[in-house]
Amino acid sequence: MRKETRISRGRFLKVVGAAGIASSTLSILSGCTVGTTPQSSGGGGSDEDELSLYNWSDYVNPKTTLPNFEEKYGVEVTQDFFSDNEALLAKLQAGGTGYDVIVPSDYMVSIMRKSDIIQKLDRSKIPNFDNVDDDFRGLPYDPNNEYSMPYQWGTTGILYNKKELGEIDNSWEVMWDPEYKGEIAMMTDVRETMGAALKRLGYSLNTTDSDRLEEAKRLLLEQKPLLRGYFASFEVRPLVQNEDILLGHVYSGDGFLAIAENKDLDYVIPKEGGTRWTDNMAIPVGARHVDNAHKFINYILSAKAGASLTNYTYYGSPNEAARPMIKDEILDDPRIYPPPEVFNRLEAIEDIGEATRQYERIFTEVKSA
Ligand code: SPD
Repeated sequence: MRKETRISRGRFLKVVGAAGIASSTLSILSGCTVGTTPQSSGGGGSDEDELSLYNWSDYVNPKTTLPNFEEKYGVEVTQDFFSDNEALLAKLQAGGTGYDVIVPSDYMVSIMRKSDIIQKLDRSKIPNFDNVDDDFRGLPYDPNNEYSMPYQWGTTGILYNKKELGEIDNSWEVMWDPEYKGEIAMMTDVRETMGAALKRLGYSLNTTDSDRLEEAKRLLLEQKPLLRGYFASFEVRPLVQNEDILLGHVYSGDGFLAIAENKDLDYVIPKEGGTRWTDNMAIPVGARHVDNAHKFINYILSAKAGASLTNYTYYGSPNEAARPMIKDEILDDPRIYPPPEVFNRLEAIEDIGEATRQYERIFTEVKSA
């Protein structure tokens, strides 16, 4: 069933359907540059009937999330995609995007608040905030949920070919194993890949210590000759899924989408720890359809929409009210909802202020070495 909506590597179904009228166009994504300027449907609907969503790929249930919203509110949704938080930030900083709802992760909400990129929400229009689990309210990047509402959460780990490798030791070390030269892919996501190296060294992935960051750089330089390359997570997935490579660094849901298609794969969270992240909905300053953006955020926080999202994406839901409708096989899967002893080894990526530049400089130097 998933195959019908999932197109070959690098291509995604772009959902553009007026209320009750399903139509679709292909958005062709190449390399790591993801996202285009939102287009109007030209279908005669008034400007007020539109919503432009800038999202991660594979992050809606194609059968329900956008079609049900469009039908319920008579609003046409256009969805474009970005590959990581830094690409999202760059796009918004360039200005004039016309996006109404964006989906930044935790630390990026903090950066966007400080840079006046996102606007305050009108909480009176989001009564479904009541459905949000206490664990996902008032997180440090937005302590009063003035600017953001949680969308989904997940982990980052290793998708691997179990048929070829057997059960692997769940350690980042496998991503540095010379035996798998050319069979490994890491993410282009700076905080995730620097984070993997820092965790392998036993450090916090939010460290601002220059010596530790230089050690991480040396480790990444040591790994580079072993890599097939650096890719966005959505590009790593098909490489492992189609058995082009054996090991890929992925966001958990991308791992489970691959496993759903290829039962010879598995996903592990390394024992040294890694990231757990929360993605959030926010409205950029300059959004053209602020009212529709609030409607969309409130709709996603409904129990039904929240459950339907997780039942497709395999990411955790911050929506307490959605829980009874989430499949047991997802709620009971320790790879998706890790037990406390695993969860407690994970860290959320934080806004580390000025040190962000150091991470970016180092990662750029590694990639261009
Ligand atoms: N396929 C959806 C991916 C969403 C990933 N968000 C991850 C943020 C990690 N820092």
